[in-house]
Amino acid sequence: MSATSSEKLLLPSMMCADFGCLRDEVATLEAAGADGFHLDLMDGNFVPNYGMGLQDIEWICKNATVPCDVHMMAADPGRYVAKFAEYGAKVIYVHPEADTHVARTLATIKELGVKAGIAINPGTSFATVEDVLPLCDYVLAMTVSPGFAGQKWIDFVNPKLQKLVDASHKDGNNYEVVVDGNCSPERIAQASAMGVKGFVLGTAGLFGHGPYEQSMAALRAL
Ligand code: S6P
Ligand code: MG
Repeated sequence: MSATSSEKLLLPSMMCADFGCLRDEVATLEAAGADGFHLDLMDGNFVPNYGMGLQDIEWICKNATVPCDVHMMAADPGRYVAKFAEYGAKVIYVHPEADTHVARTLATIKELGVKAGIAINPGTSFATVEDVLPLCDYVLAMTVSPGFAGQKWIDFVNPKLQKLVDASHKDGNNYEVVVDGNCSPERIAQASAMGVKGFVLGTAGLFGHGPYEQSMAALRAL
């Protein structure tokens, strides 16, 4: 990711982009200051939706000039991590709820030379992931139940978010916290004050709000 340590990471969620002009969307978002692209894979099994096929993810990974992260909302994600490494993904997120052997999958991601990330559903506790946090470079805290854009932020996640931030650089941990779901300007300001580093930008903060350059500058300034 390209932002310096003190800056927030602004990560457009490309499932919200206009696929009719994907090349332009990528170029315009990069020119607007995107620090990376967030690419959602949905398998119609782990989540009740389909999204972003392998060819979409491959094309964006290979054509973007900023780093790409792949958020695997898929059952048994370990089967596909080598493919995303080959595409050039910089971060791969897997859900512990979808993987019987998540520690093995996180280790495999790192062996492939990719940053390892764990994505945590709203209903998954800090204690459930605590033991594998030292294996993670990033933690994707879901503030909505994954599968769809345009949902409401689930407030009961906030104490866990603070716990994840507090634990991020101690006791063998060295990860950054990224929030996914309803990242509106207000929520970004609040979470940023809590110490959250990265924000996945969908319909709440970026898409459908006018020129990307203006929205990104306003979010950066929060
Ligand atoms: C789906 C996915 C997300 C969405 C993003 C949409 O759950 O993991 O990355 O694309 O949350 O953002 P918004 O602002 O529409 O909630
Ligand atoms: Mg996502």
